[in-house]
Order: sequence, then C-alpha cells, then structure tokens
Amino acid sequence: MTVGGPTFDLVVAANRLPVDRVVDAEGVSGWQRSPGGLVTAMEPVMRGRDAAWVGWAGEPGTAPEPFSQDGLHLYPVGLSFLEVQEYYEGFSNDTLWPIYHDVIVKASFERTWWNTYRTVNLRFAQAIVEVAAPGATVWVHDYHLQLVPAMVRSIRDDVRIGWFDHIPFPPVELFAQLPWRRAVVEGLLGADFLGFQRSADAKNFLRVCRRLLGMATEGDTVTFTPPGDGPSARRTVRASAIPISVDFKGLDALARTPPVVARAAEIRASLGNPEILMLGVDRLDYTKGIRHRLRAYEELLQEKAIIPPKVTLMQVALPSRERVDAYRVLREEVEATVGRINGEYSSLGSPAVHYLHQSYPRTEMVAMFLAADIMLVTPLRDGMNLVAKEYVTCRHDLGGALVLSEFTGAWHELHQAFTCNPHDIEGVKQTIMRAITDPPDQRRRRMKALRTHVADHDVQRWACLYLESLASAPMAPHRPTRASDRERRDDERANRANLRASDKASEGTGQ
Ligand code: GDG
Repeated sequence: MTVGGPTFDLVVAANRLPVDRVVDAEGVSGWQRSPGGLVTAMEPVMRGRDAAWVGWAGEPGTAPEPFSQDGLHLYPVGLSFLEVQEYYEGFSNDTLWPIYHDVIVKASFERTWWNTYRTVNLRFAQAIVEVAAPGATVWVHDYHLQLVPAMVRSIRDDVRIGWFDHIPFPPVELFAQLPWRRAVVEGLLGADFLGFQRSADAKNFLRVCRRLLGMATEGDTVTFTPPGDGPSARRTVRASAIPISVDFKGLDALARTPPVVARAAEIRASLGNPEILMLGVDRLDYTKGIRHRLRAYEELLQEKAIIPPKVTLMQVALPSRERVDAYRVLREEVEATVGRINGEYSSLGSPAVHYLHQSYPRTEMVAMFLAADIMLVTPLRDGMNLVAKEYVTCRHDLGGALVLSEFTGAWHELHQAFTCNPHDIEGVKQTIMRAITDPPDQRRRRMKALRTHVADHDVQRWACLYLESLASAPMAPHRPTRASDRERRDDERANRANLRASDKASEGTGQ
C-alpha cells in the first residue's frame, strides 16, 4: 500500500472511512463526510491531530490511493465484491450484529463468511502497521475488526492497541452461540485496552473470558497467556466502560445559528404548524424499535388520544444495509405500516406520518431536532444512541422532550428523559402522553439537566478518557474518587427510579 510512505503516531481503523464518494452534476467525483454514529463521534476527535484513518471506501474493487480530505489522512482498504458480501453483509451484519443485539432476528452462521472475515481483518492489520510510526497508538473500532488487535500485535509489538465497541457486548449465553467465539476473544485480547459503552458490556466480556475461556479476571482486568506462548508472555488487558458522546460545543453552536433556527420554523410551517411534532431519526435497523414506535403511535390515533393534523409524526429512516434480508423485510414492514396509518388517519395535505427514507445534511438534521416537540428514541437494543444526545444538545431553547428506551446505552446517563420499555406498547403510549402533557416548566427543567450532563460528558472528554486509559492500561488512568463513586451511586439510584416510573406507565398509573 504505502511502503516507505508517511507514518503517524495515531492510527484509527474502522470498517468505513469517514467519507462517501459523490458524483456532481458534471460527473466529477469527490468525497463527502458520511452520516452514521462512528463518524459523527470520531470526526471532532481526529481534527487537529496528525492521525491516519484506515478503512474501506465503501465501493467494492481496488482501493483508491491514500488521500487527504479536510485535514484527515485517509488510507483506503480494498474489498472485493465477494468480500463485501461475506465479511461485511454476512459475518459482520448477519452473524455478529444479531448476536450482539439480543438476537432480535436470528443470526446466520456460515463458515465461508468467517474465513473471509479473518482474511479481511488481516488486510486491515497489514494496512495499519504500514502507517503506524514506531510506538504509535492504534485505535481499532467496532465489531467488524475484532481480530485486528491480535493480528497487529503479532506483526508489531511496539505499538499500543485499543479497541472500542460501539455496540453492546452480549451476555455469555448469547455469545456462546458463536462457533468462532474463542478466536474472537483471542483477537480482542491482542489489545491493551478494550472500551465499551456500558459497564454491563465490559462485564459481559470479562464473564466470557472467565466462563468460556477459563481466564483469570480481577476487577476490570483479565490475565492470560496468549495461545502458543510460554508463561513469560502472560499479559493483562483492561476492559471497562467509556460511554461515547457528541460534540456538544460544535452542535450547540450550529443549532444557534440564525439559518438553522429559521429552517426549524420553516419545517414546522411546512407541516402545517402542528401543536405537537414528534420525530424519529434512525438508521432503518430492526434494533431501533421503529415498528414498536409506530404501533404505539397508531394505537394513540385509534384511541383519539392524539389527533392529526394537530399532532403529527416525522420519521427519518436512513437507508441501511439494504442487501441484508432482515433489513429488506424491515423496510417492507415499516413502509406497509406507515401506509396503513396514513390511509386511516391522514387528511388531504396532512399525513399522520411523514416518512422520509433519505439521508439529510447535518444542518437539516439539526433543524429537525430544533423543530420537534417530542423526540422518540425507542430502540430494542442500542450500544449508545447518539441521536438522543444530539437532540438535547440542539435544544438550547430548553424546548422539547426526549422519550428514551431503557435498552439504549444513553438511558444509563440521561436520567431526566421520559423513559420507556419499547416492548411494552401500553407503557410507550403512556410515556408519550406524559411527555406531551407534563407542565412546560417541568419539561424545561428536565431538558436543562439533560443538556448539563451532555455538556459535561462530550465526545472530546470521551476521546481524552479513552486515550488516557489506553496509555495507562492495564491500570486505570485515575483512581476512583469519592466524587466518581458518588456519581456512580447517583446513576444507579436514578436508573432504579426510572424503571419504577416505566412500570407505573405500563400499569397506566404513570404520573
Ligand atoms: C452505532 C451504534 C452508537 C442519522 N440520519 C442521518 C444522520 N444520522 C446520524 C445521527 C447520528 C448517527 O447518524 C446515528 O448514530 P446512532 O448512535 O443513533 O446509531 P448507529 O448508526 O447505529 O451507531 C450506536 C454509535 O455507533 C456510536 O458509538 O451510539 O449504538 O449502533 O449521529 O445524527 N446524519 C446525517 N443525515 C441523516 O440523514 N447527516
């Protein structure tokens, strides 16, 4: 790839580069920043650092030459058409993704997919070591690249290796289904530090090491001898939670710009200035609970608890993984439901659901957040859910209300959201009604507290904490303090209170 080319002290590797190829009206092709959780989080972290990003450029075939875009040094990894099918659509998104998300849909196990996953992981590892300077920090992302840490270590033992899991890590009983479970764990254990969204995810990983591989764990560390090595090669790896976040300052500033504020008003006007505008923004993924949300909305319409056009729902469903069967089925179901709801409850010019299966520029997303009275975030399982944090970040006016599923990583931090169990349709309905009817001053108080939390725990803090943890692994960068202990206890207390509130909502006694 770049033998003899420049090397970098920080190398980030993720399945995708943070850009998509675009072709303009004259047929000239260029690159633009791609949407999606990982890119949104990492982009502000990479800016201002002399770092390389290794990833697939998004199209099958020979990799484009390395290039720079907006100060980012991008090193494309090539994937053939078959590799895209087997490593990306197959093993990553039809085997690992379902297992790591509670098997909401059945996982497929194909030996050829696994072989291709290994081949592609090795290609990534080779690309990384070529651009890593001596003693560099290598930061590997997500479930697509779980074998890369050990592969990099076997070629270059001078580098520090971290891995961050953007999605949940499953309980041992689910992970155990994976025929290649041992190889996956051994791949991850090539890292010095493994970061997770929630402490439950880190604990699940440590339990897998202990229960499936018989390794010794203590606190948040696991100690083991790598396969084929003698006892002198014993290593300790730390696994703990560092929840990801958003660029609070950047997003807040964008949401305050007059064109965005004006666009938010324009969006409301174009929808007929409803009294209540509800919004959902998700990749069209079965983990996001879009079907459950639509069912709750439909029942509220049936019961006339809400009546369009005074109340309306805008659902942005970002096209995603359209070549994987489960995603095709989901799209059909969601679109049939939207069609049925609109057939039943719309009037001319005022649909009950505005369904948008498209990708929007960042500024438009921010304007939507600013326009929406109720943000519906109802995943069945989600590593974090950045949309929830982005929504509160954009609400500098302290308007709006966040309805949040207890199965998101975000729920463990955003205690003042209106929380719900998305499987409990009655509870979701009650929670939505409560978000609509709560006194405005209480809603504002909630929003203020949510914003304070995200402002204090932004993506820059996440990256600093992650890199400090990686630098000091297997030790924690700082000893736990009384303040952090108190914060943890407060979090646990708030979570318990929210669970009780969800239960009350499902019994129809929510207050
Ligand atoms: C994975 C984990 C974890 C959406 N539509 C558009 C658009 N978006 C942006 C959102 C947000 C991002 O995409 C989606 O992030 P999420 O966190 O909600 O979800 P995943 O894509 O599933 O991300 C997740 C995340 O990684 C980070 O660790 O939180 O749990 O599954 O930023 O705003 N952006 C633009 N146009 C759209 O139409 N520009």
